[in-house]
Amino acid sequence: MRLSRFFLPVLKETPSEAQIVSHRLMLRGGMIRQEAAGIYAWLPLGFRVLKKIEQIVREEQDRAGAVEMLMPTLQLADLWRESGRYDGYGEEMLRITDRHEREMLYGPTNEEMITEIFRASARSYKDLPKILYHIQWKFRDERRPRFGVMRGREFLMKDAYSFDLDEASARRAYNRMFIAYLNTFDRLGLKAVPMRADTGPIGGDLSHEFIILADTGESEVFCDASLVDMGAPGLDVDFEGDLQPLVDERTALYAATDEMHDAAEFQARVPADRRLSARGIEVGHIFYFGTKYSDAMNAKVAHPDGQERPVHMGSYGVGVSRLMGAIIEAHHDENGCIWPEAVAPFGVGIINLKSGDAETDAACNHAYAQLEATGREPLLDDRSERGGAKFATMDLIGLPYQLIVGPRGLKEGKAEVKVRRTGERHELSLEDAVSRLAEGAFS
Ligand code: 5CA
Repeated sequence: MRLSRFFLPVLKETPSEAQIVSHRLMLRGGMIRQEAAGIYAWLPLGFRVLKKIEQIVREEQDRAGAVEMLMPTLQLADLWRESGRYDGYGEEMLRITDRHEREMLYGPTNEEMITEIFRASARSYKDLPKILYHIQWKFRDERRPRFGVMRGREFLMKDAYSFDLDEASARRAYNRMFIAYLNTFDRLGLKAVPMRADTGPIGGDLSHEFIILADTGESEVFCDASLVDMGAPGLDVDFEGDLQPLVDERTALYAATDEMHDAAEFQARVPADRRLSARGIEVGHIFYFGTKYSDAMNAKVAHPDGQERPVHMGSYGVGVSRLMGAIIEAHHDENGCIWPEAVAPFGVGIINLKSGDAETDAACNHAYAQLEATGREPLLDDRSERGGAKFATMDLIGLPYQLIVGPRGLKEGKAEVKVRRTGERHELSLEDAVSRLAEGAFS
């Protein structure tokens, strides 16, 4: 992509309404624009990151055996009357009526709808187990939308739903999602800690939140510090095998959100030097709620003994749009974002220090074509701005590598590569710079 053609409305001033760094950087870096309280347009740069996050979430759901689909954003109120949640859900639910005066709502979550879809076709134990998911916009009329995409009113969520014959089998589904989540957040460059959590309006008795530690987080959390550096299980995990030991290893140590925290237990179980009380960002939340919805909505299957019984269910959410904020909270410096390579909107930023100079333009175009051909997704700053402004923009938007090309360097046959994360600079010939960037030699 050429910056002259792209749409990157960066802001010079720091927007005063933004209280946390990720919100500030997303606004300043031309990634999002607020259209109403808690409702954002995803501008081209932000949208590229969002799509990459979404794709990683998708790949790990697929790997764990979940099956993708897409449910609508609008739902019938009657469906929610069946589960009994329509009246109880409260003011967070955006309720609307259509031209026939039919009551509808803009979905905050999809337990009811997926249960309705499942019960329409599932008949027997042979139809189980199943995990279905979709990645779809949700609406919650939050009382205090804030911190940009962290607590939005319209936000992108991955929500999966599992259907099993009994509790033991449902726990295996729960474990699959538990492990898939750890791998997902690891691929996104985040250290997520699973914590015992309250089930709130979703219900059920087994639940974990996945928390990224950050001072700007909205949740107060307590855990054994050794959980923070425990690595992810890895992409070679056998999802058909027994995942319980991997889950046990991570749930054996104390970790709880504020609502579930027990100070006495914390003191008793965690040695003083490992007692971590901190703030965190909830990026995922998983629930096992048994037959709560299948009972109310009559979603039954025949067991091998011929008896029909309600299916056991769980639901598993990832805050896809919130993750973008969480990644910035974890990866930035005073000059801007520092994207992990896996989600960077572009792989390499090429800075043309003298746009309009024939030789520099030709060198940049050559580098651009080669990096494009090798799939490095270059962004070429070909605008007629000063070098200083180009450096500042490139740092702000945080691409992992910068290739700096100017007439003075070219005279000596040189270009410069800057590694955004470390600030390291390498001076080398343009050909070497391009081929080393193409093969990922600076990672
Ligand atoms: N149905 C269940 C799981 S599928 C559910 O809705 N769970 S949830 O309420 O915990 O939401 C799942 C995830 O969505 C949360 O962990 C959080 O990362 C994200 N999320 C929730 N509310 C918001 C919001 N207002 N803005 C941005 N992300 C949100």
